[in-house]
Amino acid sequence: MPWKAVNLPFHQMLERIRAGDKSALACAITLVEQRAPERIPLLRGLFPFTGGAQIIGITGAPGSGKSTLIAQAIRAYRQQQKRVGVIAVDPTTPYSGGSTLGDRVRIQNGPGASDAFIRSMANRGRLGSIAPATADVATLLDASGKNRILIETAGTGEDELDIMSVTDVLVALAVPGTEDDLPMGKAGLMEAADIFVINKSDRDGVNQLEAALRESLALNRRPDNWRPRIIKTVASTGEGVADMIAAVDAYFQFLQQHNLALSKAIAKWQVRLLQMVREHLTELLLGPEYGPLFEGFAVSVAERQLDPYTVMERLTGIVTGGSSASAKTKTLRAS
Ligand SMILES: Nc1nc2c(ncn2[C@@H]2O[C@H](COP(=O)(O)OP(=O)(O)OP(=O)(O)O)[C@@H](O)[C@H]2O)c(=O)[nH]1
Ligand SMILES: [Mg+2]
Repeated sequence: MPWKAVNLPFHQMLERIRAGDKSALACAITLVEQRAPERIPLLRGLFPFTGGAQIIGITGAPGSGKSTLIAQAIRAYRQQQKRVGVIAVDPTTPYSGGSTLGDRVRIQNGPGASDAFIRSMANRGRLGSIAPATADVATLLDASGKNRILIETAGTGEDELDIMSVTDVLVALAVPGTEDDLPMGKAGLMEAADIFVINKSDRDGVNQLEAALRESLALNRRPDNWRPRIIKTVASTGEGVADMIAAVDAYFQFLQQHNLALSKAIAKWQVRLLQMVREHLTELLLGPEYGPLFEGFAVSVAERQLDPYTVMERLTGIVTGGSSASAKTKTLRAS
């Protein structure tokens, strides 16, 4: 199958992505964002070449300094010869052309910078959820040889909580002296974050915030016994960013030392598989093959000819049964 935008046969497309070819990668990301059916064979073919990247979620209130911190993290990782990919989910100001946020943050495209691949995800698509596409873009970046993948999200809304659950490590930003300085307002974030970053620690109120964070962390013991680190940064100058990166590495070492990597991966794949199945069923039910049948059932329930519970079971049986919608409809009518 030739891949339109790059005009390549399938196996060459795979090879190009694995080699980190930017235009092949961009083309694949577009397919993934559009939820095109061709994405599935592509992702399947690339899956064996993934698993080597740390997928790092960076979350925090709008304006807390996530993009600035990521720009600094790219520099720090580059010094370690790491290959970095960045995915910004629903950015208030999209990253573009290697720069982000206009004049506020600029990720320089100088020598050595060209290996950082930055992509904004703002297209929610037909089905509304951005989480599966984000996870798939991370898969593409992983297969292309990136070994540090940073996902920026403001953490608002259910989708974004879904995204957080598929990262390997979650970094939550808090800012001193702001109304929502503690990320506790967000459902479950105090429990979910593995590392807390007090950014803008050039401001007043750092000690109070740190004390409040410690107090609230002391209240919840994690099942894995990891003690979330609290790191102070000034993202605008880069201060503390090396500490943040070291804390991320320390977390991965901790998982290795305590044999927790596999159980974490299992938990992550449970969430991810559920997302994938949910999305696949939705695509089938709204797609050309099953769409009319689905609509017909909705009519039957609305007219109270069928109960919705029976319909739910039948629809699930039909779309998972493998045969075509028309054959299934016939069987159903005959029964
Ligand atoms: N004083 C100070 N300002 C900072 C620091 N880090 C970031 N800023 C500033 O805070 C503002 C917001 O930073 P961003 O990096 O855009 O924040 P963000 O969290 O990515 O924002 P959204 O993507 O809009 O949610 C910018 O003007 C930064 O220069 C810091 O450590 N200290
Ligand atoms: Mg930002």
